[in-house]
Amino acid sequence: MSDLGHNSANADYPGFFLTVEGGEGAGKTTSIEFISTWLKERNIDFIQTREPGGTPFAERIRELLLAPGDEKVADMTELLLMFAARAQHIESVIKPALAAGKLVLSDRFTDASFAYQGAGRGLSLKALSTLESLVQGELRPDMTLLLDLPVEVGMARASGRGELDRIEQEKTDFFVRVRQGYLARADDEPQRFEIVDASQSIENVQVAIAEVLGKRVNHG
Ligand code: T5A
Repeated sequence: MSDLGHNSANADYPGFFLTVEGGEGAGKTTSIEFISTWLKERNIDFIQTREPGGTPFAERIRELLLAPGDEKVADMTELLLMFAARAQHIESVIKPALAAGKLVLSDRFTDASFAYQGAGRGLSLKALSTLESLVQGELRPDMTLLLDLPVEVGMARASGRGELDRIEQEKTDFFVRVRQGYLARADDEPQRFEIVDASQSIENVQVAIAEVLGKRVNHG
């Protein structure tokens, strides 16, 4: 496959690592379907995956993480399980696909840990950076699409989906911190992030996504 425009820091992995992030109800699922069609139309070889999860074992960790239950899950337990699932996902799925020159489209990655466990739960960002290096080495996304929208709008959309998982049951101020956490990450790494205003209509969000993909992913 020809060069998709990957980051030279991921020198061992010639594919392109594209992650999609956002708070609750930001429309990640809807946008990922759109991105997947965009890639297919351009004959770009890609895999679609998600976090937490993406392998059978990591999906079992996901179930543990999201199931509501009576026992309070300690913040550090939540963080370490996110990274345990990620370690499995990276070794079994992400690295092999990138090494084969494929584009990896992941619904969430480590920015979610910085936003939810860091900004949301208040865990140390330094500890998070240490885990990031330990688990990922040099591997970082080539591009991160952040679907940003006011928390009330996202929560209103998400509330139409039925039963809430353990993390979705958090209060509004938690999600306000999550949003701020994502925006702070984007501010720190403007070369990696593309922020799209996800409060627009689905059609307008898709126009904006197509524009950034056209700019960032080599497809000709
Ligand atoms: N998590 C994850 C961490 O805490 N740390 C980590 O390190 C990681 C990796 C699971 C949870 O895990 C946490 C974060 C999460 O709480 P998830 O499965 O990605 O992560 O969970 P959700 O955020 O709940 O993702 P969803 O896929 O369920 O929601 P989406 O994709 O954001 O929303 P979507 O596309 O389903 O849209 C919601 C509704 O809005 C409508 C859609 O039709 C749908 O009904 N919609 C729009 N309506 C109007 N205008 C638009 N532009 C719209 N776009 C979508």
